[in-house]
Amino acid sequence: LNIDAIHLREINMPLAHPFETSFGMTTGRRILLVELESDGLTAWGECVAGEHPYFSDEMIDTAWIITETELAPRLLEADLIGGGSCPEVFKQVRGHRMAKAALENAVWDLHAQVERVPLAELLGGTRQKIPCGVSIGIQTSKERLLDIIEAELAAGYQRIKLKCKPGWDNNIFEAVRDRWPNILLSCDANSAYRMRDFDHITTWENYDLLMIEQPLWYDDFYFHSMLQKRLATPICLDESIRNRRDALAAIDMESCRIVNIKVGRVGGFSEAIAVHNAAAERGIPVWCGGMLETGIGRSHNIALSSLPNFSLPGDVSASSRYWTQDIIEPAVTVSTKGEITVPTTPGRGFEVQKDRIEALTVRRQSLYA
Ligand code: OSB
Ligand code: MG
Repeated sequence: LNIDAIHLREINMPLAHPFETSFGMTTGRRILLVELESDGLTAWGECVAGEHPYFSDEMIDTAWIITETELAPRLLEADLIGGGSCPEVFKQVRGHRMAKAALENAVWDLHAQVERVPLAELLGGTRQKIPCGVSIGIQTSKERLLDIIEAELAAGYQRIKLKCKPGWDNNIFEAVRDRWPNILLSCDANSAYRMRDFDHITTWENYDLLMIEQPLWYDDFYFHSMLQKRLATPICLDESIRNRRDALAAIDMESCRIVNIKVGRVGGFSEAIAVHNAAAERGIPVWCGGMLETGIGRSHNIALSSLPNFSLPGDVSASSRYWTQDIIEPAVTVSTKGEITVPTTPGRGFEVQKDRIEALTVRRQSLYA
């Protein structure tokens, strides 16, 4: 594969509903998209870096400059066999995994088109349908939260994940369990707790949570392992897991019993597959996380989720939960059984709506071989 041109663009999209986590509130997204041109084909990648460096140390502006000055020039010069060639091409650049992932995933997207196979198949996927859950942000009231959960369960979603933080935890877990004693329920603290909270977190054992996601520091394994030893409820790590080695360390020291895989967080599909395989070999289930993606990132998450060890419902959900109008056609929809059907057509399986993207673009830059 040879890349003839790389187009970077920033699109601005308002979220259909604000999304609040322990690290902040998001009302609209600034998203870096990369578009590859190769022999008349067009492929896409979405960078999941946020508007601020709050989830991780990357943000859209750092991803933009690293892509423009370091990554894209290397990719334009490279001889690529497929997306799997990218880690080697980018290896001199340390970190900036979300920036690398956008380009690498676009190369996989291109390769699937060239080979005329579904992206899911190229990645090694085996599932025809993926089980879906929802991540529900911090709300202004408990009543509002319960109404949202009721609607998501009625839509068919298989698992409810509650964003939590000190002051928005036991009170909501209690209310949700009172009303729905048997649903799959988990929580995600996005690093809002500290060692002084260990006894407090231990009280969550009463709520029969499927898992507790990233309760402590975003870069920690050791203290999560101390906490996990005190809990029957599995800890799931998100922020901490940057690559396969991190997954091995976390599993071996029992910092977690479940791993959330976000393809952007680990630097692209190659590393995401490596994390998936490492976890599978050790009997640790994984699921696919989300980063408020547009349909481009969403379609890539669907393809990844078709790998066999994605056995728990993920955070990949319908486009309409985030966007009044997505930038792909058709939009991602979820069945009443809470499943997304993995496309069987070549490539990502969703058409990118270029005219809509043009209308949303606020910044652009093109690089040529
Ligand atoms: O921690 O999983 C997270 C969104 C932005 C940043 C971090 C997280 C999330 C979510 C949303 O939980 C998942 C989704 O895209 O539906
Ligand atoms: Mg998370």
